[in-house]
Amino acid sequence: MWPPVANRSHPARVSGERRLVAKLKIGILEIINDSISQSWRNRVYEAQFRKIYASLTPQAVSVWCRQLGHETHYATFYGQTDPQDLLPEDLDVVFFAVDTRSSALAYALAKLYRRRNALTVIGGAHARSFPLDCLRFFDLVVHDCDKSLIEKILLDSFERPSIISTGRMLTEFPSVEERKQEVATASFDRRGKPGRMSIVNVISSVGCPYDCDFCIDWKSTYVMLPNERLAADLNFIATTWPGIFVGYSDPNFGVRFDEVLDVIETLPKGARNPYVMESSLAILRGNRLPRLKETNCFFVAPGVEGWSDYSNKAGVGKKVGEEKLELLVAHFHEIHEFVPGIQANFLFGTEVDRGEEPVELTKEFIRRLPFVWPTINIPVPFGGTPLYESQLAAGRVLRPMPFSFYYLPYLVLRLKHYHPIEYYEKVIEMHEEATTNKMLIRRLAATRTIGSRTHLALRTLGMRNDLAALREVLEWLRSDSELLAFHEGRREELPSYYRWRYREKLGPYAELISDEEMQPVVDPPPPVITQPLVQAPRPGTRRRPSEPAQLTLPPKVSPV
Ligand code: B12
Ligand code: SF4
Repeated sequence: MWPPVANRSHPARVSGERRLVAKLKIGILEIINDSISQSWRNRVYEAQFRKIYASLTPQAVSVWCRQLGHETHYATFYGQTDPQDLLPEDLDVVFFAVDTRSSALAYALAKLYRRRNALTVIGGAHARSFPLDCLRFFDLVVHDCDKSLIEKILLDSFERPSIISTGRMLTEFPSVEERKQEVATASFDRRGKPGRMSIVNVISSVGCPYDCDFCIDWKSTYVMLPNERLAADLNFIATTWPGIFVGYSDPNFGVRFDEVLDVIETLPKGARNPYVMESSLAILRGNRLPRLKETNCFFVAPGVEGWSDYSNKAGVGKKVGEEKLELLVAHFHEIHEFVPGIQANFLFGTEVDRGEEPVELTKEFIRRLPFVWPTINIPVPFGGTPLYESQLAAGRVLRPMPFSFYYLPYLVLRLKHYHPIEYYEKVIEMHEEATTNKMLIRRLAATRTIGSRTHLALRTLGMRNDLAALREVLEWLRSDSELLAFHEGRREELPSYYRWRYREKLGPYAELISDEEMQPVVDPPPPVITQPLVQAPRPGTRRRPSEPAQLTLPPKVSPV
């Protein structure tokens, strides 16, 4: 019966009408890996590096459900075990938080929980990017949410299946103190104790003033969240978990730099936790840099992106190519005087990249700045971005590619200026430059702290795994004519290589997804519902049209 009505029910008011809603058993699962780790080496790496990718909103959803009087079970899946073992079996509602890479696993799990009669809800980056695709597997697909939208979901106020949203950015998050239980589950060890790598997420702003065409925040408005909340969160962390890393989930930290840093500086100097953040280079300059050191900034990850574009947010005006390189080298040296850990994000294969130049400039950057960790990204057309729209319009999106391949080492576009084989050779060349033993020794010598050295050594190992994966795809491209024809745009059907890979990644869950379901829905998404329908569930309306017969739920009786 949905929503279940039980003796332990609590009253809820919807649209002036009084309903009795039981205490629900709710699962919140954040999926941050696409498969179960198969080797102990992977398990160690995932536990150190992937686990820390847990995000803020699923924790907020868990807190809200608890505050609304329900029994909540929150977990993150980063490859450690069978994801089904992380939550109880008999859940009434399961919220999935998913990025696009992990979407196939989320789809398979959604099918399982539907069989068990749970309401399935997906939110997070994938739901924002590809809501229509999600709609095939979930009852509700959430774009933007807040506590009241979650409450309405629990009151069964929406038709199923639906794409729903508050229609505005979330600005009211539970405090860290309220999220304490979720923070321990996501970031601490089994005994609930913080480890050396544990990170507690906080947020000081949402939205971003820049408009990078590959980012889902390209048209959002920057909003600074209340200073008092950040101050209270930082104070709570400093007193409860001194020394632990604080991770800012801001899309672009410090757009109102002085205001945010003023808040951090309200804590006494010795009490400030080390922190990590993503920020534009344009923000990180001049007399702001000493303040980063003063406030205990440990790691910063600005985007360089390309050598012929994105110069605005890199703070180099209209400079491109060699000139941009020289300015960046000087700028990164300056930052390194004040911040021990630095990452530079590159994007290779954009519309304006062509020939050897971007490769040579990136390699030169790597050689000249051994203390900077380079991430070299493949262009990925996430839905909801101008990149997606333009590549779709130009016919360059490999439409049959399941969305779970939207990450390195997989190429899901036909690039304007590079043949696929040439492209892989060049990406590999840059990864090789970054991961040689000689480079590792130079990196270790160029960094100051033991923490930064350990970090760089582990990331070198991680990047060597990426390199192996890139080389594997290149080998297949060279030897498999079907695969090459697909990437050259001469063949429409998904090659057997990707079918095999898809099933291999799903492992024991592979049988839940048919060949037909592997095919993604690539069309632009329909409008989202921003107003809840607020209606009593109608008896007999519980069938999900896209589900095979054995998975349909029995009709339910309205509890109103
Ligand atoms: C902070 C951040 C990180 C951090 C923290 C990770 C995290 N998951 O938050 C770090 C640095 C670790 C990171 C890593 C990566 N990231 Co990142 N990251 C972001 C960033 C900048 C902000 C996310 C954020 O917290 N925003 C603030 C919150 C409040 O907003 P929100 O996430 O949009 O959430 C709203 C809704 O989506 C919804 N919602 C969100 N979660 C849930 C869950 C439920 C259950 C419900 C109902 C609703 C819901 O409600 C919220 C309020 O309305 C976004 C870009 C952006 N500007 O949004 C990219 C972004 C999420 N990252 C992205 C990527 C690709 C990555 C990496 C794969 C990059 C890489 N190459 O390694 C990795 C791996 C991520 C992973 N999950 O494994 C992509 C994801 C695209 C996609 N469709 O999958 C994004 C969107 C950037 C982009 N290209 O546009 N990232
Ligand atoms: S600066 Fe960062 S958050 Fe802002 S639009 Fe560009 S990639 Fe997105």
